[in-house]
Amino acid sequence: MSAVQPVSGSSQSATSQAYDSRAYDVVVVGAGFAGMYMLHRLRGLRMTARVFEQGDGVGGTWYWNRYPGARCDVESMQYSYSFSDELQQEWDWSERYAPQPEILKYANHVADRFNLRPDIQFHTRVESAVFDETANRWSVTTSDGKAVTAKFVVLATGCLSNARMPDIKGLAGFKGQVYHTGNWPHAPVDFTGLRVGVIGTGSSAIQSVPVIAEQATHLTVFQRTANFSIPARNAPLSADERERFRKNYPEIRRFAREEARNGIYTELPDRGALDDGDNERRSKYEARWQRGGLTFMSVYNNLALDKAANDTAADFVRAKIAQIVKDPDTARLLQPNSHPIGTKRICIDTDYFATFNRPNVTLVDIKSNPIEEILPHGLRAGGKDYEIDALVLATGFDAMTGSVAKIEIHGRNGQTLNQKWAEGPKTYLGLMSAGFPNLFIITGPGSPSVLSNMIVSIEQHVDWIADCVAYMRAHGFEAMEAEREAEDKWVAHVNEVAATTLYPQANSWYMGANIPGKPRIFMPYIGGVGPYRQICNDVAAEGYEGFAMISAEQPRKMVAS
Ligand code: NA7
Repeated sequence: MSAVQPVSGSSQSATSQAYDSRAYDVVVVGAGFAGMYMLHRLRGLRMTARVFEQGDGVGGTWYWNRYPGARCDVESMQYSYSFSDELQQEWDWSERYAPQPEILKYANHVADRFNLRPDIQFHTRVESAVFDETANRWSVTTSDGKAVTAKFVVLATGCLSNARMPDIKGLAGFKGQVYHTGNWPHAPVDFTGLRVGVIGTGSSAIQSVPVIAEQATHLTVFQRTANFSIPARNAPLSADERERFRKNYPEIRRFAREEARNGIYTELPDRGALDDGDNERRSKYEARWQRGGLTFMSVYNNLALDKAANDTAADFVRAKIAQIVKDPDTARLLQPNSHPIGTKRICIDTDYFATFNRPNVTLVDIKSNPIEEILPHGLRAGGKDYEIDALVLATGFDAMTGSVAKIEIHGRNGQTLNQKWAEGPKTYLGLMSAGFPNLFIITGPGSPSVLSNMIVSIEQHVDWIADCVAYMRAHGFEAMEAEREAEDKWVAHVNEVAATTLYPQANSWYMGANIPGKPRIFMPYIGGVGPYRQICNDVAAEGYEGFAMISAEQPRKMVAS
């Protein structure tokens, strides 16, 4: 596709069997939902692409997160690709929220259906990417000791794929098995006959605790921060329900992209929580509680903005917890009080709170009684020892930036992305970072990403990037780079919008608050997927306003550094 390309994919078949050059138009890092669709679009543009994937299979987060009870928290009919009508018409989701094995099966189906595997190199980590300013090409080294070059690099590394091991004294000396929910073994794990400890009470714990409790002799849950959770009301999907979706997909997908703030098709609220009286409000919350799922937060339009409004929803959920959990002390501990509802990602569950009524389940408050150390056969917290045979770390991820930070990325003047992001990620539109030409990030910090139905945001970014590289090819541009000024303005805008909401009040992974020493910055863009898409489209329509385009004749249009 370019003058500097030793081998161009433009006149060749776009499968790896057709060429064996180590020079590509595009290197894609990661074969999750983002990387797979990116490859598919690049094939359509007849560009040569190589996808490097650390795992032995496709699926990204759904490849790694195999813990018991793992499911998506967005309904499957919506948490699925929309780019191929045949695909969305032919795939049968079995349940309202598909379990992880089914989502992984879907990912594999997509890989086979679109014959993606020949261009994916599995079991290979990208170690570094270094930009050659003379050639306008990236040199990419991989864990197999090899190197390739590419005009573009696309980071499809995922927002929640860098499992975080907590730094707890004695962990290495624990004699039983230790599992991390984000990096679960492929072989089934059976906790029958074991005393199990779970550290963490985020979404992964909330999904896995009820399942582990069914097997374990005893389960001790170590909770630092209580979390809000809404019943999932998961159930099998009937053929009729699937059909209703399939018939209405054009409108459902349009709405999710353009109108829903979070990329999920549901009713949009037209009033605030304080506009209704107590009874009316309670009955609306009750109806959503009975319906189940993430849309609980869409009852009113000001729950993320107004603390008094938010308190009404939080109080409702706290009252539900008190009703479900029989022991009042345990119920009180499970009631979240340290953050407004929704400012940490709200969880959805199947019988999470009721699980604490089981005689074999204990909740330990490690906020008041912090973990002191892990012992060879247990855990000491608040001066008390808990005997444990197996330990489950449901301690989350170095979210949004963790997987990018693991790659040594050198842009202009040898600057690394980690140096540039030392005080927090800086991007223009969450898509590119100034000083790193031709390096795209899918659902990067500064874009709606984790605040949305990820597949909606992934498809939007992939389409934007594909259109952008096609535009560059058509106009003979060699490189493209975010301009510093546009980036600064965008970063300021992302922060300004976040500051109008209650989100920054929580110590969430959105803020980087779960990683000691990580800069405290609200990373995703909270302006909504519809407005954000419009901004990205407008930027493209204006000839990629805010991005410097560099042509072959003008090899270094300088971007202020
Ligand atoms: P989360 O939501 O980050 O939850 C991690 C949990 O682990 C949370 O309760 C943390 O408490 C707790 N944690 C983390 N480190 C420690 C240490 N060192 N000691 C005790 N407790 C700790 O991760 P998940 O995997 O559950 O979910 C991630 C996302 O995946 C989720 O939001 C969905 O989008 C899907 P804290 O709250 O920090 O006090």
